[in-house]
Order: sequence, then structure tokens, then C-alpha cells
Amino acid sequence: MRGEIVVPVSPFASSYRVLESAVPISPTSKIWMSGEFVDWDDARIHVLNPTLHYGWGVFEGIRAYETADGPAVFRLTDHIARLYRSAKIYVMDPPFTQEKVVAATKETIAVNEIGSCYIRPLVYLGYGEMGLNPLPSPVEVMIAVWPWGAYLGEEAEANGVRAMISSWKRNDPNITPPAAKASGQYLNSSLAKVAAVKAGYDEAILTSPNGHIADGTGENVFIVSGRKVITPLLSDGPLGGITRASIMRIAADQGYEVLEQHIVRTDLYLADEAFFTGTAAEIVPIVSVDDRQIGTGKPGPVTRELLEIFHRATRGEVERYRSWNELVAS
Ligand code: PPE
Repeated sequence: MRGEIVVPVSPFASSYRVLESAVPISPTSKIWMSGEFVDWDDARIHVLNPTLHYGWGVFEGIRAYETADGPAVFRLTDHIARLYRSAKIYVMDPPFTQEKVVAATKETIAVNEIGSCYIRPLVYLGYGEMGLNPLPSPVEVMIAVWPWGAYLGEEAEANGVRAMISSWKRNDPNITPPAAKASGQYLNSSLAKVAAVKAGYDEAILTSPNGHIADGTGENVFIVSGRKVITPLLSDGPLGGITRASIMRIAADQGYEVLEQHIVRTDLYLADEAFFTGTAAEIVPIVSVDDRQIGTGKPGPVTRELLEIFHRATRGEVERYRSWNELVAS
């Protein structure tokens, strides 16, 4: 089967499991391409598109959820603001305002008659120029939506995942800046992901060039130590996750001491609990790192508490976080 990969069940095991493509795309009807709706199968670009060759593009990953008032996009305005910050870093000036892209995202969800979904906007270079100077190329924007299931597997939330520290280092601000969510930067994440999956782990955690924990391949990392909920400083190279910010707020509101600080790999080994946060992954407990069991080796109570509040917040069920639910029909 395409994408099939066989991995050991654990580094010490003699049995193997087959990983299928974990997160396939289910097509919807229309994709928004620079101002027009195009049929899903016709949303094409030329093979000499420069973004395909050099990775000069910036994107977002956003989710919409069903709420009592209809589908709502979780923190859509914040995601589109990050998209434009990423575009600024990569000197791309999208030919649409942020407000227009926010509205177009809602329209794309409505046109596709979909409730809960994953949303993928991409700012990329148009066809016509080739070479390493992106500046002469036109800037295009596309938005697609589709139903996307559990990013780290159906059982990840209930049972937790096994992570390893990657030998691949996270991007550095003076190499390819982690403050931008740029297409080409994901070579770094995918190298780490492939190494982790082939070694039989669910996910990789990358460190900064000087050894501080940064983030997972597509998720931020948190540890829990007593009443402290701790996540790496942005200067250590994680993406400034919107789920990260949401969990920091929820944890503070629940009375935890929330800290951004340097974390090293042994802090993970010795934590009471650890978890990943991200739009695609949502909240996923980490039950071991480098085969050191974390805490009891099961998803912990603080992780569960925060995860449950987060889920209710995404569905518009928590009054104090209602401003995070941006209704599609508004
Ligand atoms: N770190 C990285 C490297 C990252 O890619 C993401 C999001 C996060 C942290 C969490 O950020 P946020 O989603 O704002 O909480 N990764 C997106 C892309 C995943 C993909 O496979 O593509 C996502 O979760 O949508």
C-alpha cells in the first residue's frame, strides 16, 4: 500500500506493526484560490511553480468545530494574523487584506457545507519566475477545508504517545526563523518525523541547536511538575502555537503556575506529566520520552483536566472563552 511503513513495536521488540497513512485527505467540493472558488480537482498549479521548488510559502493549520450556534472557527483571526506575520518575514505581500482572508475562510467552509473541519490557507508564489530571488513572483493565496481526524492516531488522546528526542535540531532564528510557519521549514520537522516513525516512536521532539527543548514536529510541548505547567521559551525555537497560548490561558485560569522557561530533555524524563498541543493534534498526552516512562506512564490528571476544558472551549461550551469561537455564519 502506498505510504505503508513497517516499524518495530518498541525498540526492544521482535514484532513489528504496519503504519498506514495516518492522516489522509478527504476531498470536499471547492477550494478558494486567490479570490475564486475552484472545483477541488481543478485546484492545480504548474510544476514549475517556484514554491514547489524552493519551499517559499507560508501556511496555517486551523480547525472549525460544531457549536450550539453553528460551526465556529477556533481563533481564526489569530491564525490569519500569524499567517500575515509569517508572510512579512518572507517578504510576501498577499493581495488581500486579513479581513478578506478571514471572510474567505468562512465562505469556504459554508460553500463546502461542512461543520467541523481542518482549514489550510497557504500564501505562495505564482508561476512565471524561477530562481532564488522570490521578489519578482506574484503572491497567491489558497484556502482548502476538509474533515481531518486524529493527527497522532485515534488512540493518542486516550492512551498517550511515545516520543523521542530527535538528533535533528530545530530551525534557528538565523537559519530559517521559527517565528514563521513556512513551507520549506517543514523539511526540518519531516526529517525528525521520519526518523521517529522508523525507530518505532509516535512523535519526535526537537531541541534548539544549544540543546533546549523546542517543540514536536507539528506540536508544542508542555510539562507538568506539581502545580507548575511549563513550556519552552519562544526563543528556543518552537512555533508560537495558538493552542499553546490557549492552554497557557486555561491553565492559568485553573490556578496553575504557568511558566515559559528553558527545558532540557531530562526535565521531560522527570516530569509528572507531559503533553503536546497543536491545531491538528489538539492535546495529546506524552507517556514516554526516549523510553523513560513519564509519571505513571498514563495520561495524567492535569493533562486530562486541561484537555477536557480545551475540548469544551473549541465547541463553544465555555463562556469565558467564547471569543475564541468565530462563527462561520457571521
Ligand atoms: N509547532 C509546530 C512545529 C507546528 O507545526 C505546530 C502546528 C505547532 C507547534 C502548534 O501550533 P498551533 O497549531 O498554532 O497550536 N502544526 C500545524 C501543521 C501540522 C501539519 O502536519 O501540517 C497544525 O497543527 O495544524
